[in-house]
Amino acid sequence: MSLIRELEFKELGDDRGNLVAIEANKTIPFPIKRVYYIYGSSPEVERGFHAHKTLQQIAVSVAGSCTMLLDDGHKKEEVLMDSPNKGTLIEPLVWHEMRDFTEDCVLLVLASDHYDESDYIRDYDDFLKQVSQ
Ligand code: T46
Repeated sequence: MSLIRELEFKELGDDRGNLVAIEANKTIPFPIKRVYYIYGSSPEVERGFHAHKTLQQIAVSVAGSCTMLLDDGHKKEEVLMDSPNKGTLIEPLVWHEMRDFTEDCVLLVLASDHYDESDYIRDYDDFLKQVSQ
């Protein structure tokens, strides 16, 4: 089974432009407790390099594009995020890395919980130990 789970959001467009609405527990499968966004990352920048213990997230490139690598400890897959109407699910215990940011990339992330550094696994060997338990 693929690690990549993309959600397609309905585009409510008309001649004035587009609008996408994302509703917790409806459009996306969890309640949203936090929203953050990443912007101003240059093409040579690499971010992420961690997994979360329990956090569920959806990432949407609302402008520009970037690539996300997802790794469950057994396989690695990459997804190009280049559409404001598509979200990529980042499940708990999935190591993720983001790269190839275009200068105009704005990566919006919807998260199921508040920020908690103790939810991060930032060491790859620790991650492999946790997923093999
Ligand atoms: C993730 C990927 C997709 C906060 O204080 N509050 C927050 O809500 C967040 C997300 C971060 N921070 C602080 C922690 C660091 O001092 O902001 C700084 C940058 O965070 P970090 O180095 O973790 O950024 P990324 O881009 O490597 O990872 C982020 C999220 O942290 C992470 O949860 O899954 O984006």
